[in-house]
Amino acid sequence: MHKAMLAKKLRKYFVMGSQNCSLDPVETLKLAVEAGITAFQFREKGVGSLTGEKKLELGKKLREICLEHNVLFIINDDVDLVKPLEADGIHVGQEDVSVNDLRKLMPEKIIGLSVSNRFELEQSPIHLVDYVGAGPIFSTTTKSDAKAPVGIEWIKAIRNEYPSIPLVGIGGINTTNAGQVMSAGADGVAVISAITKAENIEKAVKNL
Ligand code: 3NM
Repeated sequence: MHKAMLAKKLRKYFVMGSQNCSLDPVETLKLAVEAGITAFQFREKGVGSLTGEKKLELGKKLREICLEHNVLFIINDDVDLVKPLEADGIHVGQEDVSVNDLRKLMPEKIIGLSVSNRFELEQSPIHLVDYVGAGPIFSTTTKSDAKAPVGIEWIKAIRNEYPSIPLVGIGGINTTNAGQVMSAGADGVAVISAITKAENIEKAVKNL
């Protein structure tokens, strides 16, 4: 996918696994998709998350919803799920499988990489990734091992160095502060709790 097109598709990027949901995850994704999310990341990870066959089964249902609505479907970290779910791509963190290996394994897939600080940025093969996730921008309680918040300055810094790379902010982003992240130069916002914990998912997605 062309960079500009990908940047557009990452505008409202919903990240979620069953462990994040109080409603049924399938219902949650349906509501979010109908309200206008543009991308989805299946992130079945952490306390209470599904594994093995159950993870695959849920993934299939979520993938189907995205397919029906032309929403980008990205898998978090789990290389083995990319093929069976026919995912559009994979998102990895600094401690996950290396981008170099991934790019060899799946030359055509979208690869997203989390980058939290200058050291990580300098160590990463940014030329091999399709988009960068920067964060945590604000403090978050959703990810137990999240690093210290980096603020919108980090978006500005990456944008300054990589003027055209598709870039999303993540971590503590909600309907109130999403605008700041976009103004700093992000192409999109990646959120979990702003949607999964919303009283009204439709409203939350629209307000984002
Ligand atoms: N990654 P919420 S922060 C999954 O900094 C994730 O890389 C982060 O959840 C990073 O939108 C985060 O509820 C959690 O704050 C985002």
